Amino acid sequence: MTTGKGTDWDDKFDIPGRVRFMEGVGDLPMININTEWSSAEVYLHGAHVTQFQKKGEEPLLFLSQVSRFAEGQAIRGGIPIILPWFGAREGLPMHGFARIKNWELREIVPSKDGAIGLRFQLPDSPEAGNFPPFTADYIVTVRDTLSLELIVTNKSADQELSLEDCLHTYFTVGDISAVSITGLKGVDYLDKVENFAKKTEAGDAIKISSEVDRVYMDTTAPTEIHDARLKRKIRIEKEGSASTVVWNPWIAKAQQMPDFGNEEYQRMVCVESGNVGKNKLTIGPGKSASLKVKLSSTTL
Ligand code: TA6
Repeated sequence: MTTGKGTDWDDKFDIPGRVRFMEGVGDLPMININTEWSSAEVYLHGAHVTQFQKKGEEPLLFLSQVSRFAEGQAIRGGIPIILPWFGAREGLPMHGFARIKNWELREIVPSKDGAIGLRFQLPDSPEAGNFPPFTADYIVTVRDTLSLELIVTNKSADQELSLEDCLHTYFTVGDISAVSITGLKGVDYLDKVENFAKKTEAGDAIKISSEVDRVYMDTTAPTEIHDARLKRKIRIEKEGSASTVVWNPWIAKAQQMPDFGNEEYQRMVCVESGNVGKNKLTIGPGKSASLKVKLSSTTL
């Protein structure tokens, strides 16, 4: 089997029964992780976590049944890594290039408590040439929770590095009409459905009954997805993130996305943690910025 670099994976990474290297969908290299509490899957393509599921629970992450798994294409669902920009840029890939690059697996760290940690690194690329030199490391830790850390380091000796980052997480819900999202009351947001109109979240809980695409700004608070259908509460805790994005494409947008089923909007919601727009990062020479997200779930 070969990775994006064309080299064979060494068995040294294999941990029988816990870490397994496979050819995933589209024959893309994928790492299957099993712990006593959960299972997970991560593709080298985009260092993309496509699956996390606690034993006895519904999958935590949503993955479209018609997602593409191909070089140069973003996987639809799971946790896309958005870097070094969020949103559209003329003539450039939507949401940056990190999610469509083959990341390199640098390290696997089994913990004494049975958790499995994996560290990936974004290889250099021509597209990165438009930025001061930087490295990006991504640490995924699987236990009864799923923890992610994206560390961007400015390798320049004298230039500031300005960029956006976001973990664009897709969550599985039982029925979007039976979901409420808490933690954003009183937070200002840009409403992308109304041409980025600036608003303030008035409600204790956000309910979704049409397309929602909101960038909440200057918020470091945890959020929760209350799912009455699956009788589950998902908690999203974050550090090093000042923006939270909430997105559901609803019917029309779902129909416009070839890699997303027309009805799949009913079974997903994105609650994304990052630093976008006015919250974009400026990292000094030789400095690093860490974006941490911890996902957990409990039954209601
Ligand atoms: O985070 C919400 C959003 O910016 C939406 O506007 C929509 O574009 C979504 O991301 C998905 O983007 P993608 O490029 O993955 O189709």
